[in-house]
Amino acid sequence: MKRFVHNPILEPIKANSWENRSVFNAAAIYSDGLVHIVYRAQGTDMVSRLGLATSNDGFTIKERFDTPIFTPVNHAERDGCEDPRLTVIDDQCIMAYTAYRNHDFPIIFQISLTTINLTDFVKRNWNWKERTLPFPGVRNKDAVIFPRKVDGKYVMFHRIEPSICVSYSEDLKRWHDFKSIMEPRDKMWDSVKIGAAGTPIELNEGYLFIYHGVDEKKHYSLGAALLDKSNPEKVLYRSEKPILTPCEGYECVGDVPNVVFSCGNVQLDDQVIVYYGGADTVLCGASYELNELLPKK
Ligand code: BMA
Repeated sequence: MKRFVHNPILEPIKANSWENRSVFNAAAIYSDGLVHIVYRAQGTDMVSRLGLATSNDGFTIKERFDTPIFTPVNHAERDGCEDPRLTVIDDQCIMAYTAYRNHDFPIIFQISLTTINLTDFVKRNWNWKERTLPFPGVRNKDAVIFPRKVDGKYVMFHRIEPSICVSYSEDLKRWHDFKSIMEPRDKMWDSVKIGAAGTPIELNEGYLFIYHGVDEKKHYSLGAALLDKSNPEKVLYRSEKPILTPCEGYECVGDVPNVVFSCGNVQLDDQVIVYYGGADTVLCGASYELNELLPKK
């Protein structure tokens, strides 16, 4: 992938106590001529909250808000709302994130879901609806809702270590038919554990699904998979090599070294733009021409 020339695109702001330590892993949606970037931020209290920045062209930040748009409200997430992933279906914007609490033993992280009306989101009316726990008490993260219902059901990818799993729901509350669909691959860049990056993107050939993989050295890289158009459980292709692996200073040095970690991507014309956290400290971007990304016929 081509890294943005001006990486990192977001850095901590010292004057804002909620985001003065790190700003990273971000969701992204394109609506009303704007890319809306919802990023994870940590301040001195180490609690993760979500902030918002926008861009017209995907590359340059146009606006950044001084206050968080989403903060912890319940016991399950008292130490943070982490790693948001956004999916728009009809006029509903669905957010999956990791609810984190570290005050109990063992440390518990689990996935949580909420929704907001797309019009409210775009108008900055933060009317987030009920927050639900699809699998209460299960150590689970990297959840993302597939951008289309399949046979009338919502589809969610999520990660129970070390694999990417799928589950289905009629109402976004009760989830069933849980199974693993992608496993780590021995001795490769994704040999230890894997998880979703951003929301899959629909192409003629199938769904482009970018995911992260961790290797034996604990390096986090990004790779691409292609999912069958009518059956998102069917993986047609998986990249042998990563499409992005940590090598720049802002990816190798920071709170957690050697990490590129993505929760969001958008398609703008023939380009896929991927937003990713560098070393759990700053937010960066990289892009790909679609015809370069797809396997040659
Ligand atoms: C994962 C998540 C991410 C983080 C990554 C690297 O397990 O917690 O938020 O970016 O580890 O530290």
